[in-house]
Amino acid sequence: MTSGDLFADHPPANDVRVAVAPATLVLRGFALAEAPALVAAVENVTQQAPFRHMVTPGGFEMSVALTNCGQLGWTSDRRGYRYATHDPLTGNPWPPLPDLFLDLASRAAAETGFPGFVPDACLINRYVPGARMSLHQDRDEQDFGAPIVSVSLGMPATFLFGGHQRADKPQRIPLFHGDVVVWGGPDRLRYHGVAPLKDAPHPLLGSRRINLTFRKAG
Ligand code: MD3
Ligand code: FE
Repeated sequence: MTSGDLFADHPPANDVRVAVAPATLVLRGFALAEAPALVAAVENVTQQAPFRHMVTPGGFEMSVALTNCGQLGWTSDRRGYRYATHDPLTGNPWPPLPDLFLDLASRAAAETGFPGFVPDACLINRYVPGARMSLHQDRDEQDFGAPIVSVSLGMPATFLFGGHQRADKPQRIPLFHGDVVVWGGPDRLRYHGVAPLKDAPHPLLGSRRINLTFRKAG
């Protein structure tokens, strides 16, 4: 069976854990019960630190809008990618990580063999139909020993999970509302991205997908 057969093109049963690589686990529906509270917390963050489209060092505007909460927030501009303590848009510190976020991220990490994960950064990505993220590595963090925890909310997306070379053909992994993925160890520096989003309005979020990415950046 190929991984494509494992993930049919519809939401799978919840409370299923799937290993897609040695240190990458999909926890189907792990955040489903908390999803409305997570969305409310995102709305609270975005009242203080609005979603915005950042520009890459190459001068391209990202199709994904983003914001952050936590001690450190990921930013991009013509000068490069970096983590910053303050929001460049408002000049204020990023809003704090809600306890609900911290608790969810550390429970998901502990479930998958990474006890004691305390993120200091939460990147919040917002996708609308057609938005995508091209293949890249996450390597702006200090400690690649810490895992990354990602939470998908709203419309489904096809996650592209590549190898250690940009040219490695990526696996296509559908991610649904409430899914949590934990990536660590040997998979931490794999190339990854998100295919252009299809429009399939979601009851809670309409034509949007929100992804929370928890990291230990500092
Ligand atoms: C796999 N975001 O913001 S999160 C990103 O759905 C990003 O918005 C995607 O990639 C999104 O940088 C995916 C999941 C993710 C994050 C880091 C990884 C997957 C990863 C690092 C290594 C391998
Ligand atoms: Fe990434």
